[in-house]
Amino acid sequence: MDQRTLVILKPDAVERGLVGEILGRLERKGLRFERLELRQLDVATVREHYAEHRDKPFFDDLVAFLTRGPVVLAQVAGPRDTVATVRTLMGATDPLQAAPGTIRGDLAMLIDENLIHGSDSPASAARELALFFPDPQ
Ligand code: FUP
Repeated sequence: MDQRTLVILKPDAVERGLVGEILGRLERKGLRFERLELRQLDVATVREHYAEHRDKPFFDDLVAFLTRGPVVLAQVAGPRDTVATVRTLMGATDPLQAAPGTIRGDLAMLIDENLIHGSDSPASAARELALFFPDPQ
């Protein structure tokens, strides 16, 4: 059964011209883009998206970063375990800890500018897809 997840290419990915590189890695793996959109996010949506980090010291900087320029939003689908597959391709949150061969391991240096978000569980994926793509297709 197909599983879906939400991917965000963060403003650093757009600014650095890495959209094609990162989407290409997901596409070459065999994942499909069911929805794909360049969008300027607003502060309220990002605060809701990252609500679990609301009390962390980096929260305000994280919200400022995600809203400083457009992002690419993608609904990504695959035959099974898509959430985990995308997380594996992304690599660890801190790019300096991320394995070579992963998106963050190959292309980033900073934990607060780590190029890509992918939902961390099927439940998160359902919540985040509903937040960013509320309209039926
Ligand atoms: P991830 O699921 O890998 O995106 O990581 P988290 O949900 O733990 O963190 C969300 C985002 O918060 C990260 F992508 C970057 C940011 N962050 C920081 O800026 N500093 C930190 O110490 C931890 C996370």
